[in-house]
This record gives sequence, C-alpha cells and structure tokens, in this order.
Amino acid sequence: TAHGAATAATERPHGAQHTAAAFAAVYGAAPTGTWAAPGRVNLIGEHTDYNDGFVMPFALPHTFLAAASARTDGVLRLHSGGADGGIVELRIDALRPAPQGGWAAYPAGVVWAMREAGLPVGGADLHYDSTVPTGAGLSSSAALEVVTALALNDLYALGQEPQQLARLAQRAENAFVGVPCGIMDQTAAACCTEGHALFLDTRDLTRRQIPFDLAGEGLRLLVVDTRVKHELGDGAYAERRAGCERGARALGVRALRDVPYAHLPEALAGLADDPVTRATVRHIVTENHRVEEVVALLDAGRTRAIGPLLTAGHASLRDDFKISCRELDLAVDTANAAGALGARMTGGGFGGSAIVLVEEADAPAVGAAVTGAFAAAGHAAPRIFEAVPSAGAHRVE
Ligand code: GAF
Repeated sequence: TAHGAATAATERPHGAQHTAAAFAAVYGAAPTGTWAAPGRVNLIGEHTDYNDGFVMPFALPHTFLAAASARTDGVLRLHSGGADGGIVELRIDALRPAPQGGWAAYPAGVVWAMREAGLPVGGADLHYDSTVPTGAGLSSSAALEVVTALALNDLYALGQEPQQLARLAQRAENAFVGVPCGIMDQTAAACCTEGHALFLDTRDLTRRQIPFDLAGEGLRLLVVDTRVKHELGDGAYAERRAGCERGARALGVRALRDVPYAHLPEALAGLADDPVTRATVRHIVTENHRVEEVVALLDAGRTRAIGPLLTAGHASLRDDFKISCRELDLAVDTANAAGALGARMTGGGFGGSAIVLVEEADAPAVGAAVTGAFAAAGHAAPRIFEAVPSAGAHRVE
C-alpha cells in the first residue's frame, strides 16, 4: 500500500552505522556507542498528564539516534545531521536556563538537569540523526532529550532508571528550554516496549505495558501528519494548563484527576457561570474516564471496540478543550466516513497528527480518502504512515 511504502522509506534511512560513521566524520574518531529513542503517538489520554491523570502512548519505529563519546574537559559538543550550522560547543559549567531557540537547547538542558540533580556527568561529543518528523506532534523533542539522557547515563555510569531519565528530560524541557509540558512524552520515549501501549498513571508514575498487537488482530493504526506545524511554546498550551489549574481550584481538588467521573454532573453544575472552565473540566474528567475504558477493553481483548472512544476523545478535544484545527477535523471526519473504526488528533494539538484505527483491508481506501479530501480542500498533502508499537530507548551499538 502507499502508506506501507511511506513507512519503509521513512523508518530507517540512516541506521546506527550511518550515525556512527557520521560521528567519526565530524569528530575524527569512532564513538563509544550509539543509542536510540523513539517518537510516540498517544492512543488516548490527551492533556491529562499535567492533571495527575492517565495516558496511553506507544512508541513509533521512528527514532532519534545519538552516537556519543565522553570528554574529560567539561566541554559539550553537539552536532545534528538534520540541522544546519555545524558543531555547537558549550562548557557544561556555564549552562544556564534561559528561553532559547534551537535544537541544541534540548540536549544541553539534559546535561544541565543532570548536574542540577547532583549526578556526576561530564562533557561529551554527540552526533544525532533522526527519522522522527518534527513539529508533527510525535514528540521529536522528547526523543532527542531521552536519547541524550540515556547516552550520558551509560557513558558516565549514572545508574538512572528509565523513568528517572524521563524525569530529568522533562525537567530540562520545563526549566531549561522553557516549555511547561507534562511527563507523558519523555516517559513514552524512555519506557515503552515493542508490541505494547504504555498505561501510565502520571500521579504516582505506576505503569503497565498493555499488549497492543494491531497486526496480529488484522488492524492498522495510521498516522496522518497534517503538516500543520504545532508549537508547544506558543502560549496556548500554557493557557490550557492554567485553565485546568483554575478548574481544580474552583472545585477544591488538588488536580482534576481527583474529580470522579460519577461526580461530573455536580462539578459542572458548580461551574455554570464560567463556561470555559466548565468545558475544560469536562474534557479532562471524561478523557481520564475514556483511558480507563480503553484499558478495560484492551484487557478484555476487544481492540476494535476502542474505536468510538477515540472518536469521542477527538470531539472532546475539538469542542470542549478547543485545540483541534480544520485539517485535524477533516482527517478524522473523512477517515470515519470512509470506514475507519475510530480516529482522533494526538499530542498537544493546534496541528500535528491524527491517528486512525482501521481494519487492515480498509487501510488503503481510508488513507486515499483522507489524501483526496485534503487535496479537494486545498490543503497541503498529508503524510500518512502506519504506526507499529515499537521499542523505547535503548543502546544500539
Ligand atoms: C504535549 C506535551 F508535551 C505532553 O506532556 C502532553 O501534555 C501532550 O501535549 C498532550 O496530551 O505532547
């Protein structure tokens, strides 16, 4: 199928050997090792992770690769195969959090967060290659942070568990880069396992790997990258986050996770004079409930039955949380009309990607319908590929 070909073409254009060879060309010696961390899609549980709620991402086969060696002089050198501008050279004792542009802030922030945590990390040379689409809502930033954290963890024998590396990566993004994200994306990059979705409670960080063998069940999960660029740093994300905190305060709870689904009608009645906060609360409480319903269905082996919950989640993000856009709505509506089992936007919103659950036999027609609808509406062609639940961060060589 067309999307199958797209997957094959984008998954591994480089590979670890290419990345190690590129490192040697840039720095003049072979690297000590090469590490990988994946992008993700979120199956269900959107904007719940900063409300102490539930999420269920899985890892994509698309990864950030880092070839790396330690240095003894406290210098950090960063080079990316995908970015212009040569080597970025920094002194690790001079790293300071500041709103800063550019890709190098993410790995530099990880080194800063490790030093802040008192970990004995030193300098390093790193070269990166990536097959994770950027700005597509597929967590390329978290993949970059986590692959850096894992490489340094191994090079300096820091002894951090994957979830601790995810925490350090989130701290880098929150405090150094200045994006107020939750813990979902970094945990997905660090902790996902092949063939599973990761059910994560973001309050206590307990997690469960839920078997999610789409191919084995004759299903496909398509990613539709709308190519509408989303930007987490643009203020809308922080605004939604503040709205959730306002809701929790108004309801007298620590976080919106503490509003039981069964008490939603009373909670909403108490917010009758504030329609924006009311809709915000309704999204978070119903979304947490949808995650629990999806988990119950997957545990019962009823994968096809999650489709309507995905679509309901999209409606909630569109109508209550107000973070969808025309292209995402078109992808979801067209896919469903063409016979998908369910579809929703995934990730932070305002662009990026949608996911579509579909019978294997219907995948080509559904993909073609979405492509056709985008052309008819005058939108740029979407990039459609298949998402196969893949491994979390690991050492490659
Ligand atoms: C972005 C953030 F980085 C995550 O923490 C999460 O809030 C997500 O948006 C929405 O579910 O990916």
